Amino acid sequence: MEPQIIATTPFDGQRPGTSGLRKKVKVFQQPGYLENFVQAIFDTQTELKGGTLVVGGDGRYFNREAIQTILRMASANGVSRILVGRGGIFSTPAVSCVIRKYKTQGGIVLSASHNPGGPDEDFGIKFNAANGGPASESVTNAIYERTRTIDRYLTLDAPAVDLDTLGSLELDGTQIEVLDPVADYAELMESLFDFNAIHQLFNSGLFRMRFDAMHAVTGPYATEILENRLGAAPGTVMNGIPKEDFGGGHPDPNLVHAEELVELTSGPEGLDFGAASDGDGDRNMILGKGIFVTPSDSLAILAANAHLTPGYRSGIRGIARSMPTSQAANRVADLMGIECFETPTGWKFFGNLLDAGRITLCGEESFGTGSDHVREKDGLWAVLFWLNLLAVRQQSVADIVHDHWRRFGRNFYTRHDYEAVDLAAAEGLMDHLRLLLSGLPGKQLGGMTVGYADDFAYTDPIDGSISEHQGVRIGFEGGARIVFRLSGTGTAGATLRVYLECFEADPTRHDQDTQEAMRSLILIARELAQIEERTGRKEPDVIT
Ligand code: G16
Repeated sequence: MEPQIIATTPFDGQRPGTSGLRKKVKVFQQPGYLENFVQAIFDTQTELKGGTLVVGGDGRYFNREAIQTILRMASANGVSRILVGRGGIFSTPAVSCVIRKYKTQGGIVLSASHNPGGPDEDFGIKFNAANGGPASESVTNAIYERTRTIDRYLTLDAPAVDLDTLGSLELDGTQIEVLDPVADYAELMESLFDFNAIHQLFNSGLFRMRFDAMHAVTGPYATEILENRLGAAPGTVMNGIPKEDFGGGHPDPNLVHAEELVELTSGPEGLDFGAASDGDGDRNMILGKGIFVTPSDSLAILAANAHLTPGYRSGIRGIARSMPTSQAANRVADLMGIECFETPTGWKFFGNLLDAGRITLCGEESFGTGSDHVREKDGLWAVLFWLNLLAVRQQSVADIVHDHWRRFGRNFYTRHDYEAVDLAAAEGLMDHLRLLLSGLPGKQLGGMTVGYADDFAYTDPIDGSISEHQGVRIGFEGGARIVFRLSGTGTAGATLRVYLECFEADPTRHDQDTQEAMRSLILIARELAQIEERTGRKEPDVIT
Protein backbone atom coordinates (compact mmCIF):
# COMPACT_ATOMS: atom_id res chain seq x y z
CA MET A 1 0.00 0.00 0.00
CA GLU A 2 1.38 3.42 -0.94
CA PRO A 3 1.39 5.92 1.97
CA GLN A 4 -1.02 8.79 1.50
CA ILE A 5 0.54 12.24 1.58
CA ILE A 6 -1.97 14.65 3.08
CA ALA A 7 -1.43 18.41 2.74
CA THR A 8 -1.74 20.33 6.03
CA THR A 9 -1.05 23.74 7.54
CA PRO A 10 0.49 24.50 10.96
CA PHE A 11 -1.60 25.05 14.10
CA ASP A 12 -0.53 27.65 16.64
CA GLY A 13 0.55 26.62 20.10
CA GLN A 14 1.81 23.07 19.67
CA ARG A 15 4.69 23.70 22.08
CA PRO A 16 4.86 20.88 24.66
CA GLY A 17 4.51 22.06 28.27
CA THR A 18 5.88 20.52 31.48
CA SER A 19 4.90 17.09 30.19
CA GLY A 20 3.92 16.97 26.53
CA LEU A 21 1.18 18.71 24.58
CA ARG A 22 -2.03 18.99 26.61
CA LYS A 23 -5.20 20.55 25.22
CA LYS A 24 -8.93 20.10 25.31
CA VAL A 25 -10.20 17.01 23.45
CA LYS A 26 -12.05 19.32 21.04
CA VAL A 27 -8.76 20.93 20.05
CA PHE A 28 -7.21 17.51 19.35
CA GLN A 29 -10.28 16.51 17.33
CA GLN A 30 -9.73 19.24 14.75
CA PRO A 31 -8.74 17.58 11.47
CA GLY A 32 -4.96 17.51 11.22
CA TYR A 33 -4.22 18.69 14.78
CA LEU A 34 -3.06 15.37 16.20
CA GLU A 35 -1.62 14.35 12.84
CA ASN A 36 0.59 17.45 12.60
CA PHE A 37 2.10 16.82 16.02
CA VAL A 38 2.65 13.13 15.36
CA GLN A 39 4.23 13.85 11.97
CA ALA A 40 6.53 16.36 13.68
CA ILE A 41 7.69 13.51 15.93
CA PHE A 42 8.46 11.27 12.96
CA ASP A 43 10.12 14.09 11.00
CA THR A 44 12.48 14.93 13.87
CA GLN A 45 13.04 11.53 15.53
CA THR A 46 14.46 9.84 12.48
CA GLU A 47 15.67 6.72 14.30
CA LEU A 48 12.02 5.62 14.47
CA LYS A 49 12.17 4.79 10.77
CA GLY A 50 13.01 1.09 10.65
CA GLY A 51 12.82 0.99 14.45
CA THR A 52 10.39 -0.06 17.18
CA LEU A 53 7.88 2.26 18.81
CA VAL A 54 5.76 1.72 21.95
CA VAL A 55 2.26 3.24 21.92
CA GLY A 56 -0.28 3.40 24.73
CA GLY A 57 -2.36 5.70 26.83
CA ASP A 58 -4.36 6.06 30.00
CA GLY A 59 -7.64 5.04 28.35
CA ARG A 60 -9.26 8.45 28.54
CA TYR A 61 -11.79 9.65 25.97
CA PHE A 62 -10.21 9.84 22.46
CA ASN A 63 -7.45 7.36 23.39
CA ARG A 64 -8.58 4.66 20.96
CA GLU A 65 -9.10 7.00 17.99
CA ALA A 66 -5.74 8.67 18.60
CA ILE A 67 -3.98 5.30 18.74
CA GLN A 68 -5.49 4.17 15.44
CA THR A 69 -4.31 7.43 13.83
CA ILE A 70 -0.82 6.95 15.26
CA LEU A 71 -0.59 3.31 14.11
CA ARG A 72 -1.49 4.26 10.53
CA MET A 73 0.95 7.18 10.54
CA ALA A 74 3.74 5.15 12.13
CA SER A 75 3.40 2.51 9.45
CA ALA A 76 3.30 5.12 6.68
CA ASN A 77 6.45 6.68 8.15
CA GLY A 78 8.36 3.41 8.00
CA VAL A 79 8.28 2.24 11.65
CA SER A 80 9.07 -1.52 11.52
CA ARG A 81 7.46 -2.68 14.75
CA ILE A 82 4.95 -1.24 17.17
CA LEU A 83 4.28 -2.51 20.70
CA VAL A 84 0.85 -1.42 21.82
CA GLY A 85 -0.98 -2.21 25.06
CA ARG A 86 -4.19 -4.25 24.83
CA GLY A 87 -7.16 -1.90 24.45
CA GLY A 88 -4.64 0.88 23.79
CA ILE A 89 -3.82 0.90 27.50
CA PHE A 90 -0.44 1.46 29.12
CA SER A 91 0.26 3.41 32.27
CA THR A 92 3.01 5.99 31.82
CA PRO A 93 5.55 4.04 33.94
CA ALA A 94 4.62 0.85 32.05
CA VAL A 95 5.46 2.57 28.74
CA SER A 96 8.83 3.49 30.19
CA CYS A 97 9.36 -0.09 31.39
CA VAL A 98 8.46 -1.58 27.99
CA ILE A 99 10.67 0.89 26.05
CA ARG A 100 13.61 -0.11 28.24
CA LYS A 101 12.95 -3.83 28.37
CA TYR A 102 12.56 -4.25 24.60
CA LYS A 103 15.19 -1.59 23.80
CA THR A 104 12.88 0.32 21.47
CA GLN A 105 13.65 3.65 19.83
CA GLY A 106 10.98 5.43 21.85
CA GLY A 107 7.32 5.60 22.71
CA ILE A 108 4.26 7.78 22.39
CA VAL A 109 2.20 8.25 25.56
CA LEU A 110 -1.38 9.48 25.32
CA SER A 111 -2.48 11.13 28.53
CA ALA A 112 -3.33 14.40 30.18
CA SER A 113 -2.33 12.81 33.46
CA HIS A 114 -4.34 14.09 36.41
CA ASN A 115 -6.54 16.38 34.28
CA PRO A 116 -10.17 15.25 33.84
CA GLY A 117 -11.21 13.22 30.79
CA GLY A 118 -14.29 13.23 28.54
CA PRO A 119 -15.49 14.93 25.36
CA ASP A 120 -15.22 18.40 26.93
CA GLU A 121 -12.14 17.71 29.01
CA ASP A 122 -8.45 17.17 28.38
CA PHE A 123 -6.22 15.04 26.19
CA GLY A 124 -2.46 14.92 25.78
CA ILE A 125 0.42 13.39 23.88
CA LYS A 126 4.12 13.14 24.59
CA PHE A 127 7.15 11.45 23.14
CA ASN A 128 9.45 9.34 25.31
CA ALA A 129 12.98 8.67 24.16
CA ALA A 130 14.92 5.40 23.95
CA ASN A 131 15.94 5.66 27.62
CA GLY A 132 12.21 5.41 28.47
CA GLY A 133 11.97 8.95 29.75
CA PRO A 134 10.15 12.08 28.60
CA ALA A 135 11.97 13.72 25.72
CA SER A 136 14.52 16.35 26.70
CA GLU A 137 13.87 20.04 26.05
CA SER A 138 16.05 19.97 22.94
CA VAL A 139 13.84 17.21 21.48
CA THR A 140 10.54 18.86 22.43
CA ASN A 141 11.83 22.15 21.00
CA ALA A 142 12.71 20.42 17.74
CA ILE A 143 9.26 18.82 17.55
CA TYR A 144 7.65 22.18 18.24
CA GLU A 145 9.74 23.95 15.59
CA ARG A 146 8.69 21.30 13.09
CA THR A 147 4.99 21.89 13.88
CA ARG A 148 5.45 25.53 12.86
CA THR A 149 6.38 24.74 9.27
CA ILE A 150 4.69 21.41 8.67
CA ASP A 151 2.93 21.13 5.31
CA ARG A 152 2.12 17.41 4.94
CA TYR A 153 1.69 14.23 6.90
CA LEU A 154 1.88 10.59 5.92
CA THR A 155 -0.82 8.04 6.66
CA LEU A 156 -2.47 4.92 5.28
CA ASP A 157 -5.95 4.29 4.00
CA ALA A 158 -6.41 1.23 6.22
CA PRO A 159 -9.12 -0.14 8.52
CA ALA A 160 -8.81 0.05 12.30
CA VAL A 161 -6.46 -2.44 13.95
CA ASP A 162 -7.90 -4.89 16.51
CA LEU A 163 -6.42 -3.67 19.78
CA ASP A 164 -8.34 -6.03 22.02
CA THR A 165 -6.72 -9.37 21.16
CA LEU A 166 -3.24 -10.20 22.40
CA GLY A 167 -0.82 -11.23 19.67
CA SER A 168 0.88 -10.11 16.52
CA LEU A 169 -0.63 -8.65 13.36
CA GLU A 170 0.57 -6.73 10.36
CA LEU A 171 -0.29 -3.31 9.03
CA ASP A 172 1.18 -2.73 5.59
CA GLY A 173 4.55 -4.26 6.43
CA THR A 174 4.65 -2.97 10.01
CA GLN A 175 4.46 -5.64 12.70
CA ILE A 176 2.07 -4.69 15.49
CA GLU A 177 2.24 -6.59 18.77
CA VAL A 178 -0.64 -6.19 21.16
CA LEU A 179 0.86 -6.76 24.63
CA ASP A 180 -0.64 -7.42 28.04
CA PRO A 181 -0.09 -3.92 29.50
CA VAL A 182 0.46 -5.24 33.04
CA ALA A 183 2.77 -8.27 32.68
CA ASP A 184 6.19 -6.66 32.08
CA TYR A 185 5.57 -3.99 34.68
CA ALA A 186 4.43 -6.48 37.34
CA GLU A 187 7.55 -8.59 36.71
CA LEU A 188 9.75 -5.51 37.24
CA MET A 189 8.00 -4.73 40.54
CA GLU A 190 8.58 -8.29 41.74
CA SER A 191 12.30 -7.85 41.11
CA LEU A 192 12.49 -4.73 43.30
CA PHE A 193 10.38 -5.46 46.36
CA ASP A 194 10.00 -8.25 48.90
CA PHE A 195 6.71 -9.71 47.74
CA ASN A 196 6.88 -12.46 50.40
CA ALA A 197 7.12 -9.94 53.22
CA ILE A 198 4.24 -7.89 51.81
CA HIS A 199 2.21 -11.06 51.32
CA GLN A 200 2.70 -11.91 55.00
CA LEU A 201 1.66 -8.40 56.00
CA PHE A 202 -1.61 -8.82 54.10
CA ASN A 203 -2.06 -12.33 55.52
CA SER A 204 -1.59 -11.23 59.12
CA GLY A 205 -5.19 -10.04 59.28
CA LEU A 206 -3.94 -7.02 61.25
CA PHE A 207 -3.36 -4.71 58.30
CA ARG A 208 -6.13 -2.94 56.44
CA MET A 209 -5.58 -0.86 53.33
CA ARG A 210 -7.25 0.55 50.22
CA PHE A 211 -5.76 1.62 46.93
CA ASP A 212 -7.82 4.18 45.02
CA ALA A 213 -7.27 3.84 41.27
CA MET A 214 -9.64 6.79 40.73
CA HIS A 215 -11.35 5.02 37.76
CA ALA A 216 -8.08 5.43 35.88
CA VAL A 217 -5.33 3.36 34.36
CA THR A 218 -3.79 1.82 37.50
CA GLY A 219 -6.91 -0.24 38.24
CA PRO A 220 -5.75 -3.34 36.31
CA TYR A 221 -2.15 -2.94 37.52
CA ALA A 222 -3.12 -2.62 41.17
CA THR A 223 -5.64 -5.46 41.02
CA GLU A 224 -3.10 -7.82 39.48
CA ILE A 225 -0.22 -6.88 41.77
CA LEU A 226 -1.93 -6.16 45.11
CA GLU A 227 -4.86 -8.57 45.02
CA ASN A 228 -3.77 -11.39 42.69
CA ARG A 229 -0.03 -11.60 43.36
CA LEU A 230 0.27 -10.24 46.90
CA GLY A 231 -2.96 -11.64 48.28
CA ALA A 232 -4.58 -8.42 49.47
CA ALA A 233 -8.27 -8.87 50.22
CA PRO A 234 -10.59 -8.55 47.19
CA GLY A 235 -11.91 -5.00 47.16
CA THR A 236 -8.60 -3.55 48.36
CA VAL A 237 -8.47 -1.75 45.01
CA MET A 238 -11.31 0.76 44.80
CA ASN A 239 -12.52 2.48 41.62
CA GLY A 240 -10.43 -0.09 39.77
CA ILE A 241 -12.19 -0.21 36.40
CA PRO A 242 -10.73 2.43 34.05
CA LYS A 243 -13.34 4.74 32.56
CA GLU A 244 -13.02 7.15 29.66
CA ASP A 245 -14.14 10.04 31.85
CA PHE A 246 -12.67 8.73 35.11
CA GLY A 247 -16.19 8.48 36.49
CA GLY A 248 -16.64 12.22 36.03
CA GLY A 249 -13.96 12.88 38.65
CA HIS A 250 -10.60 14.53 38.70
CA PRO A 251 -8.03 11.70 38.71
CA ASP A 252 -5.60 13.64 40.85
CA PRO A 253 -4.43 11.86 44.00
CA ASN A 254 -4.41 14.65 46.54
CA LEU A 255 -6.30 15.55 49.69
CA VAL A 256 -9.03 17.30 47.74
CA HIS A 257 -9.71 14.88 44.91
CA ALA A 258 -9.12 11.62 46.80
CA GLU A 259 -11.29 12.69 49.71
CA GLU A 260 -13.02 9.30 50.07
CA LEU A 261 -9.67 7.70 50.81
CA VAL A 262 -8.78 10.45 53.26
CA GLU A 263 -12.06 9.72 55.03
CA LEU A 264 -11.31 5.99 55.16
CA THR A 265 -7.97 6.56 56.86
CA SER A 266 -9.35 9.05 59.40
CA GLY A 267 -10.65 8.50 62.92
CA PRO A 268 -10.16 5.69 65.43
CA GLU A 269 -11.41 3.06 62.97
CA GLY A 270 -9.27 4.44 60.13
CA LEU A 271 -7.42 2.08 57.80
CA ASP A 272 -3.71 1.47 58.38
CA PHE A 273 -2.75 2.50 54.87
CA GLY A 274 -4.32 4.34 51.96
CA ALA A 275 -2.79 5.07 48.59
CA ALA A 276 -3.94 6.51 45.30
CA SER A 277 -2.64 7.07 41.82
CA ASP A 278 -3.60 9.43 39.00
CA GLY A 279 -5.02 9.23 35.46
CA ASP A 280 -1.91 7.69 33.89
CA GLY A 281 -0.46 5.96 36.93
CA ASP A 282 2.67 7.97 37.54
CA ARG A 283 1.61 9.94 40.62
CA ASN A 284 1.03 8.62 44.12
CA MET A 285 -0.47 9.74 47.39
CA ILE A 286 0.41 8.00 50.65
CA LEU A 287 -1.81 8.06 53.72
CA GLY A 288 -1.53 6.28 57.05
CA LYS A 289 -4.07 6.13 59.81
CA GLY A 290 -4.70 9.80 60.55
CA ILE A 291 -1.68 11.02 58.60
CA PHE A 292 -0.93 12.33 55.14
CA VAL A 293 2.67 11.87 54.03
CA THR A 294 3.69 14.83 51.88
CA PRO A 295 5.38 13.76 48.65
CA SER A 296 8.49 15.66 49.79
CA ASP A 297 8.63 13.71 53.05
CA SER A 298 7.87 10.48 51.21
CA LEU A 299 10.94 10.92 49.00
CA ALA A 300 13.12 11.59 52.05
CA ILE A 301 11.72 8.60 53.97
CA LEU A 302 12.12 6.21 51.04
CA ALA A 303 15.71 7.38 50.63
CA ALA A 304 16.51 6.90 54.32
CA ASN A 305 14.99 3.38 54.30
CA ALA A 306 15.87 2.16 50.81
CA HIS A 307 18.37 -0.39 52.15
CA LEU A 308 15.43 -2.33 53.64
CA THR A 309 14.14 -3.34 50.19
CA PRO A 310 15.76 -5.96 47.90
CA GLY A 311 15.99 -3.62 44.89
CA TYR A 312 17.93 -0.93 46.75
CA ARG A 313 19.68 -3.07 49.39
CA SER A 314 23.13 -2.09 48.19
CA GLY A 315 22.38 1.57 48.81
CA ILE A 316 21.50 4.58 46.71
CA ARG A 317 23.93 6.68 44.75
CA GLY A 318 22.28 10.08 44.92
CA ILE A 319 18.91 11.82 45.12
CA ALA A 320 17.31 14.55 43.02
CA ARG A 321 14.29 16.67 43.80
CA SER A 322 12.55 19.32 41.75
CA MET A 323 13.23 22.85 42.92
CA PRO A 324 9.82 23.46 44.58
CA THR A 325 10.03 20.12 46.45
CA SER A 326 10.98 20.52 50.12
CA GLN A 327 14.54 20.18 51.25
CA ALA A 328 13.77 17.14 53.44
CA ALA A 329 15.62 14.90 50.97
CA ASN A 330 18.72 17.10 51.24
CA ARG A 331 18.91 16.34 54.96
CA VAL A 332 18.93 12.60 54.25
CA ALA A 333 21.50 12.96 51.48
CA ASP A 334 23.76 15.05 53.74
CA LEU A 335 23.68 12.39 56.44
CA MET A 336 24.31 9.59 53.95
CA GLY A 337 27.12 11.53 52.30
CA ILE A 338 25.55 11.35 48.84
CA GLU A 339 24.73 14.03 46.28
CA CYS A 340 21.36 15.78 46.18
CA PHE A 341 20.42 17.67 43.03
CA GLU A 342 17.84 20.44 42.64
CA THR A 343 16.26 20.36 39.17
CA PRO A 344 13.48 22.36 37.50
CA THR A 345 9.91 21.03 37.66
CA GLY A 346 9.40 18.23 35.14
CA TRP A 347 10.43 14.58 35.23
CA LYS A 348 12.48 15.05 32.05
CA PHE A 349 15.16 16.86 34.07
CA PHE A 350 15.94 13.70 36.06
CA GLY A 351 16.70 11.65 32.93
CA ASN A 352 20.34 12.63 32.43
CA LEU A 353 21.18 12.18 36.12
CA LEU A 354 19.56 8.73 36.14
CA ASP A 355 21.25 7.69 32.89
CA ALA A 356 24.62 8.85 34.18
CA GLY A 357 24.19 6.85 37.39
CA ARG A 358 24.47 9.97 39.57
CA ILE A 359 21.11 9.38 41.28
CA THR A 360 19.00 6.38 42.24
CA LEU A 361 15.89 8.08 43.67
CA CYS A 362 14.10 11.24 42.62
CA GLY A 363 10.88 12.97 43.41
CA GLU A 364 8.66 15.99 43.12
CA GLU A 365 6.22 17.72 45.41
CA SER A 366 3.54 17.15 42.74
CA PHE A 367 2.96 13.58 43.99
CA GLY A 368 5.74 12.08 41.90
CA THR A 369 8.36 9.63 43.17
CA GLY A 370 10.57 7.25 41.24
CA SER A 371 13.94 5.65 40.74
CA ASP A 372 16.34 4.36 38.13
CA HIS A 373 14.10 1.30 37.48
CA VAL A 374 12.31 3.30 34.75
CA ARG A 375 12.55 6.90 33.53
CA GLU A 376 9.10 8.11 34.63
CA LYS A 377 7.69 8.71 38.05
CA ASP A 378 5.84 5.64 39.18
CA GLY A 379 2.73 5.61 41.37
CA LEU A 380 2.39 1.92 42.14
CA TRP A 381 6.15 1.56 42.65
CA ALA A 382 5.95 4.14 45.47
CA VAL A 383 3.01 2.28 47.03
CA LEU A 384 4.90 -1.04 46.92
CA PHE A 385 7.99 0.64 48.38
CA TRP A 386 5.90 1.86 51.32
CA LEU A 387 4.29 -1.56 51.76
CA ASN A 388 7.75 -3.14 51.80
CA LEU A 389 8.86 -0.70 54.52
CA LEU A 390 5.72 -1.31 56.57
CA ALA A 391 6.23 -5.07 56.29
CA VAL A 392 9.89 -4.91 57.34
CA ARG A 393 9.67 -2.23 60.03
CA GLN A 394 6.40 -3.53 61.52
CA GLN A 395 5.46 0.02 62.46
CA SER A 396 2.58 2.26 61.47
CA VAL A 397 2.96 4.93 58.79
CA ALA A 398 2.65 7.62 61.48
CA ASP A 399 5.42 6.05 63.59
CA ILE A 400 7.76 5.81 60.63
CA VAL A 401 7.11 9.45 59.73
CA HIS A 402 7.54 10.71 63.30
CA ASP A 403 10.74 8.70 63.72
CA HIS A 404 12.02 10.31 60.55
CA TRP A 405 11.23 13.82 61.76
CA ARG A 406 12.90 13.13 65.11
CA ARG A 407 16.04 12.05 63.33
CA PHE A 408 16.19 14.66 60.57
CA GLY A 409 13.88 17.47 61.71
CA ARG A 410 10.61 18.31 59.98
CA ASN A 411 10.25 20.38 56.83
CA PHE A 412 6.69 21.69 57.08
CA TYR A 413 5.40 22.00 53.55
CA THR A 414 2.31 23.15 51.70
CA ARG A 415 1.32 24.19 48.18
CA HIS A 416 -1.39 26.74 47.40
CA ASP A 417 -2.84 26.66 43.87
CA TYR A 418 -4.84 29.45 42.26
CA GLU A 419 -6.42 27.80 39.23
CA ALA A 420 -7.71 29.22 35.93
CA VAL A 421 -6.39 32.69 36.72
CA ASP A 422 -6.33 35.27 33.93
CA LEU A 423 -3.11 34.58 32.00
CA ALA A 424 -2.03 38.22 31.67
CA ALA A 425 -2.64 38.81 35.39
CA ALA A 426 -0.58 35.73 36.32
CA GLU A 427 2.28 36.72 34.04
CA GLY A 428 2.12 40.26 35.45
CA LEU A 429 2.40 38.85 38.96
CA MET A 430 5.50 36.84 38.04
CA ASP A 431 7.08 39.90 36.34
CA HIS A 432 6.35 41.95 39.45
CA LEU A 433 8.11 39.34 41.63
CA ARG A 434 11.11 39.23 39.33
CA LEU A 435 11.49 42.99 39.66
CA LEU A 436 11.54 42.64 43.46
CA LEU A 437 14.25 39.98 43.56
CA SER A 438 17.41 42.07 43.63
CA GLY A 439 16.14 44.15 46.57
CA LEU A 440 15.14 41.20 48.78
CA PRO A 441 18.35 39.64 50.15
CA GLY A 442 19.04 40.90 53.68
CA LYS A 443 15.50 42.24 54.08
CA GLN A 444 13.38 41.35 57.14
CA LEU A 445 9.99 39.88 56.30
CA GLY A 446 7.69 38.71 59.12
CA GLY A 447 10.65 38.54 61.48
CA MET A 448 12.76 36.42 59.11
CA THR A 449 15.75 37.49 57.05
CA VAL A 450 15.83 36.82 53.32
CA GLY A 451 19.01 34.89 52.49
CA TYR A 452 18.62 34.74 48.71
CA ALA A 453 16.05 35.55 46.04
CA ASP A 454 16.33 34.49 42.41
CA ASP A 455 14.64 33.30 39.25
CA PHE A 456 15.74 29.67 39.24
CA ALA A 457 18.03 28.62 36.39
CA TYR A 458 19.44 25.12 36.02
CA THR A 459 22.56 23.96 34.30
CA ASP A 460 22.34 20.24 33.61
CA PRO A 461 25.47 18.71 35.17
CA ILE A 462 25.66 16.03 32.48
CA ASP A 463 25.14 17.86 29.18
CA GLY A 464 25.58 21.47 30.29
CA SER A 465 22.21 22.58 28.87
CA ILE A 466 20.70 25.60 30.60
CA SER A 467 17.02 26.05 31.53
CA GLU A 468 16.08 29.52 32.73
CA HIS A 469 13.02 31.14 34.35
CA GLN A 470 12.00 28.01 36.21
CA GLY A 471 10.33 29.78 39.11
CA VAL A 472 10.97 32.52 41.65
CA ARG A 473 12.71 31.34 44.84
CA ILE A 474 12.90 33.30 48.04
CA GLY A 475 14.99 31.60 50.71
CA PHE A 476 15.17 32.72 54.34
CA GLU A 477 17.88 32.17 56.89
CA GLY A 478 16.99 29.00 58.82
CA GLY A 479 15.70 27.12 55.80
CA ALA A 480 12.22 28.57 55.13
CA ARG A 481 11.39 29.14 51.46
CA ILE A 482 8.67 30.54 49.25
CA VAL A 483 8.56 29.54 45.59
CA PHE A 484 6.25 30.95 42.93
CA ARG A 485 5.74 29.48 39.49
CA LEU A 486 3.09 29.09 36.83
CA SER A 487 1.97 25.56 36.04
CA GLY A 488 3.01 24.12 32.70
CA THR A 489 0.28 21.49 32.57
CA GLY A 490 -3.00 23.41 32.72
CA THR A 491 -5.25 23.88 29.71
CA ALA A 492 -7.32 26.93 30.81
CA GLY A 493 -5.82 30.33 31.70
CA ALA A 494 -2.94 30.09 34.14
CA THR A 495 -2.46 28.25 37.41
CA LEU A 496 -0.35 30.06 39.97
CA ARG A 497 1.44 27.72 42.34
CA VAL A 498 2.83 29.00 45.63
CA TYR A 499 5.08 26.50 47.42
CA LEU A 500 5.88 27.11 51.08
CA GLU A 501 8.33 25.39 53.36
CA CYS A 502 9.78 25.95 56.83
CA PHE A 503 12.06 23.84 59.00
CA GLU A 504 11.44 22.75 62.58
CA ALA A 505 14.11 20.84 64.49
CA ASP A 506 12.25 20.67 67.82
CA PRO A 507 10.24 17.39 68.07
CA THR A 508 7.79 18.95 70.55
CA ARG A 509 6.64 21.20 67.69
CA HIS A 510 6.33 18.53 65.00
CA ASP A 511 2.64 17.89 65.57
CA GLN A 512 1.44 21.39 64.76
CA ASP A 513 -1.10 21.81 62.00
CA THR A 514 0.77 22.59 58.78
CA GLN A 515 -1.29 25.61 57.77
CA GLU A 516 -0.98 26.99 61.32
CA ALA A 517 2.77 26.44 61.42
CA MET A 518 3.12 28.28 58.12
CA ARG A 519 0.64 31.08 58.67
CA SER A 520 3.15 33.94 58.67
CA LEU A 521 4.96 32.58 55.60
CA ILE A 522 1.65 32.30 53.76
CA LEU A 523 0.88 35.95 54.52
CA ILE A 524 4.32 37.06 53.38
CA ALA A 525 3.82 35.21 50.09
CA ARG A 526 0.39 36.72 49.46
CA GLU A 527 1.56 40.24 50.19
CA LEU A 528 4.81 40.06 48.27
CA ALA A 529 3.13 38.75 45.13
CA GLN A 530 0.03 40.97 45.54
CA ILE A 531 -2.04 37.89 44.83
CA GLU A 532 -5.45 39.32 45.65
CA GLU A 533 -4.90 42.66 43.89
CA ARG A 534 -3.57 41.02 40.76
CA THR A 535 -5.73 37.91 40.43
CA GLY A 536 -8.87 38.87 42.34
CA ARG A 537 -8.48 35.67 44.40
CA LYS A 538 -8.69 35.87 48.17
CA GLU A 539 -7.97 32.20 48.82
CA PRO A 540 -6.35 29.39 46.81
CA ASP A 541 -8.55 26.82 45.04
CA VAL A 542 -6.53 23.84 46.17
CA ILE A 543 -4.30 23.48 49.22
CA THR A 544 -2.14 20.39 49.48
C1 G16 B 1 3.78 16.71 35.23
C2 G16 B 1 5.25 16.51 35.19
C3 G16 B 1 5.84 16.68 36.55
C4 G16 B 1 5.43 18.01 37.13
C5 G16 B 1 3.92 18.11 37.14
C6 G16 B 1 3.40 19.46 37.60
O1 G16 B 1 3.20 15.68 35.94
O2 G16 B 1 5.57 15.23 34.70
O3 G16 B 1 7.22 16.58 36.43
O4 G16 B 1 5.91 18.14 38.44
O5 G16 B 1 3.45 17.92 35.83
O6 G16 B 1 3.73 20.40 36.68
P1 G16 B 1 3.12 21.84 36.71
O7 G16 B 1 3.41 22.37 38.09
O8 G16 B 1 3.86 22.55 35.64
O9 G16 B 1 1.64 21.75 36.49
P2 G16 B 1 2.02 14.84 35.32
O10 G16 B 1 1.67 13.84 36.38
O11 G16 B 1 0.95 15.86 35.04
O12 G16 B 1 2.59 14.26 34.08
